[in-house]
Amino acid sequence: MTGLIVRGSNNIFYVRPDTDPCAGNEEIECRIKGKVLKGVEGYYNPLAPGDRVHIELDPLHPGKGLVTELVERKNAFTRFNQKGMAPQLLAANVDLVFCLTTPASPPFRPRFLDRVLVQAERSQIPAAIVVNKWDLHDGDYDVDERLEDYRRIGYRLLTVSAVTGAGLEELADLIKGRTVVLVGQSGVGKSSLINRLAPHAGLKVGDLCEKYERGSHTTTMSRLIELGGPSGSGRIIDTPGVRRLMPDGVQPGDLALYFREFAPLVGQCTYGLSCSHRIEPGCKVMEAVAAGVIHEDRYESYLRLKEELEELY
Ligand SMILES: Nc1nc2c(ncn2[C@@H]2O[C@H](COP(=O)(O)OP(=O)(O)O)[C@@H](O)[C@H]2O)c(=O)[nH]1
Ligand SMILES: [Mg+2]
Ligand SMILES: [Zn+2]
Repeated sequence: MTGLIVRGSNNIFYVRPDTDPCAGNEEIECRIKGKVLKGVEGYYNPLAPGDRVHIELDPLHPGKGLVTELVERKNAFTRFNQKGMAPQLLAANVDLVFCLTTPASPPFRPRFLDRVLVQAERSQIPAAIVVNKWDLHDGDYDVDERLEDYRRIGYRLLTVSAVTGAGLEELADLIKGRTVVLVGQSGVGKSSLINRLAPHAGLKVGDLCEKYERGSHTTTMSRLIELGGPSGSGRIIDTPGVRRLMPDGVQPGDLALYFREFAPLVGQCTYGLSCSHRIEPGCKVMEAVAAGVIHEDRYESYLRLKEELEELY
């Protein structure tokens, strides 16, 4: 029988079967048969929410079973786990990435946002920027100006509030019929938003437990929540414990390709594809920054991330 991975940790995965044997909303607790699964080599964790798997039920233990096979995934949203020095799966078979951010409390963090966007571009998964806590937005010019630039370079941007409910209809519309992964730093309101969209989820809000999860690498797995009800369906994958995101599979020399407004300029510099876009004369990227076609702040993100990637490789 087949099913969907909804959460897990420490090699125990919870699978929602496609055909429910007990006609409830049951999740089967599964281990991997034979410890190693084909097709998941090289990853820090073998499975992520959104993965589809074949399972075998344990005849002696109701509610338990074994994962026997992974159904080939369409894509994966990953990050580079620096502790494990391996790519870590955050979600699989994703249609859309929501990069969740705030105008204040915690402060707007374009560096983090840009890393998530780079990862989405690398994974070839469409991304939208969701600015939560819009009720706290006090017309800060810098935030508005930065957000407007993301729109200008072609990202869909939604402003919402999990407290007032503003913008949530548009958000739910985007999720309808899709699997969406929610990525954002601790405290931006991931759990609050999911609770508004799926009251049955009952996620803890502003909980200290995330602080404990930071130190441990075993409890950092995401969780899939099904949005049912009259407003339509869809799935959200919550990703806890992503404090810093180091993109996976991005060579420093290729980084500019994943900044979408830089990408058309790649290869056009005097030094061609070997241009680092840092000091070279005749660099089209630097010219675009000087001309205001590339936002200085995006360029700053590029420089910092490039430096970190160079240390990594
Ligand atoms: N003012 C305001 N506070 C919010 C909003 N969404 C969440 N919060 C608060 O922000 C804190 C962190 O929320 P939580 O959902 O736990 O964030 P998470 O760490 O991303 O899951 C809690 O105290 C929430 O009540 C919002 O839209 N507006
Ligand atoms: Mg949370
Ligand atoms: Zn250049």
